[in-house]
Amino acid sequence: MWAQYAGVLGWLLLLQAVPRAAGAQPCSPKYFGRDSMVCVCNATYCDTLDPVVLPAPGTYVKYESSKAGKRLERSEGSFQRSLRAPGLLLTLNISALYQHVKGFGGSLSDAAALNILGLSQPAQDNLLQSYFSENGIEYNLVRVPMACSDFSVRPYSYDDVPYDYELKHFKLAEEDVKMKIPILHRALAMAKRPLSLYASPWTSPAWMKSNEDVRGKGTLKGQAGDKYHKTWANYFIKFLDEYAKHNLTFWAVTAQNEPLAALLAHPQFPTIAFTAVQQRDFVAQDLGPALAQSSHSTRLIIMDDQRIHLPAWAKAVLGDATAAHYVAGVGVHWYLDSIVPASCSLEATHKLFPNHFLLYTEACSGFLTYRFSVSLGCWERGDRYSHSILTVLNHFVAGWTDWNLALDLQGGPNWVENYVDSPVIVDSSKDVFYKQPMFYHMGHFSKFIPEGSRRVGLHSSRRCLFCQLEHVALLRPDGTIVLVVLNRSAWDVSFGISDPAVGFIKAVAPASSIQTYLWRRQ
Ligand SMILES: *[C@@H]1O[C@H](CO)[C@@H](O)[C@H](O)[C@H]1NC(C)=O
Ligand SMILES: *[C@@H]1O[C@H](CO)[C@@H](O)[C@H](O)[C@H]1NC(C)=O
Ligand SMILES: *[C@@H]1O[C@H](CO)[C@@H](O)[C@H](O)[C@H]1NC(C)=O
Ligand SMILES: CC(=O)N[C@H]1CO[C@H](CO)[C@@H](O)[C@@H]1O
Repeated sequence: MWAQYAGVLGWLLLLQAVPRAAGAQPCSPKYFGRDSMVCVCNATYCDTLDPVVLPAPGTYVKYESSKAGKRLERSEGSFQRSLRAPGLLLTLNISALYQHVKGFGGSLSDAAALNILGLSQPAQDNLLQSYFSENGIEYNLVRVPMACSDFSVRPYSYDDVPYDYELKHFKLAEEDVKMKIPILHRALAMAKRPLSLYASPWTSPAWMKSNEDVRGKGTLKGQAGDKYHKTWANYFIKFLDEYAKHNLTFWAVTAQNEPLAALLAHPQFPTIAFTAVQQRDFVAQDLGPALAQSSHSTRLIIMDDQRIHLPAWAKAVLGDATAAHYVAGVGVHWYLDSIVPASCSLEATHKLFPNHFLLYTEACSGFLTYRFSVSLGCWERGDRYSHSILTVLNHFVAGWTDWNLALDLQGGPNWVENYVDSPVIVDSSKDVFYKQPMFYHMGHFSKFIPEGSRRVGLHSSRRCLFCQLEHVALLRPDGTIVLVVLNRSAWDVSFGISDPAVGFIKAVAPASSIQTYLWRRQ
């Protein structure tokens, strides 16, 4: 008996001790200007990462990317017993526990699906592996537009037969059946972690809208509780039913993509406008009950718009007990972040409604720039992603979702010509895709911070004008600590990390770099 156990134990130890095949493939660099580098992938080559193997107790692993050319480069080091005069010391405090993490990911828009499928099958696999597999950055969130967004090649809804209040003619589009659904199945098959899908509508069918057009600003006809609102709520359920027939279930839906988008967007932009009060009533009377009575255990996310509307939007919706009961969280887009401090929007909302999560549901670079929608290899666009993620994680946000998973060289397709950038740019004419700095910045979080991790206290010994070291620390469900450090400045910064249970790390944050440290506490 004992011998058997010993045998099994030996095997387990052996499995742990044998390092995984060193399969990691380096970046194949291509420069677009001095510091602007992308990693090129094609049908036969793509840079990969090894699955994360945790270090022995007393040691740590570090992953580093930098403007100077590193891309998630792995190294190891040992903790020290003491550290002499580090200028800046980051001290971990795992007694201070904050929000749980939901995850990180991107959006499978029609444009993303078209670009992915525009590659040869082996290149498609390399792209999907890069995002979803253990050899990539292991996204666990995917946002899926319900019918068209502006990142489609045509405006459409799932039921363009006028006044079909029973939704008898509801039908998924070719974009779903031929493109998005097959891609989601491939991603699911590649992912080791569970993937959480969530869906967002841009527009209803034209006949439900005040302007009778899928395009452009309109409101839903009528008011909460009436046949238009009931039908619109049932449309969400139909969408979930139809995807369920393809074996795809959704973790959540958002009530409406950018209900206030009409404030900023192109006049043809597909959207339905809601005020917070209209959303509250729609959730309380129509969408909330429809979801609760359906066979789906799909959660509901409100707002899905800029944080300038917080905490007012949350107060309006979650201040109503009936509506609040149906809502799991608040979705936030990043586009106006620079004009609204995180403390008086995100943190204020968290303090008022601590049982509802905050989740970043959309972000991208290159918006509203007419010449530089896509800026190949731009490091600063990557470090703006990390700056945002670090800031919002430190203000109670549970996760961060990028916009289009892949775009073309122009930053599209987009039928209102609202071109933007993406972490992955596809050049189908050459059957290649480019992994930009934004991709690796996302990876510094998504690969190492699994769902269920919790932010923990991290005290910085110094606050000074010139140390713009940004950082966050999290405790993973497996007991591992993850610490991410970003240096957006132009010179190297020496600092120390202290985990009272383990010791000290002597560290340097090189100019324009991002680092992820991982270690076990026992
Ligand atoms: C794919 O990329 C690899 C590595 O850069 C290169 O050696 C190979 O020639 C490329 N294949 C094609 C078909 O371009
Ligand atoms: C660690 O966090 C706990 C909980 O917030 C706090 O009470 C304690 O003072 C902190 N310890 C240190 C050394 O700052
Ligand atoms: C869904 O899953 C079931 C059970 O695994 C399988 O029999 C069926 O073919 C799947 N359907 C689709 C559309 O993938
Ligand atoms: C985050 C961080 O440490 N930033 C530093 C990056 O390097 C420059 C140059 O030393 C420092 O000024 C920043 O403080």
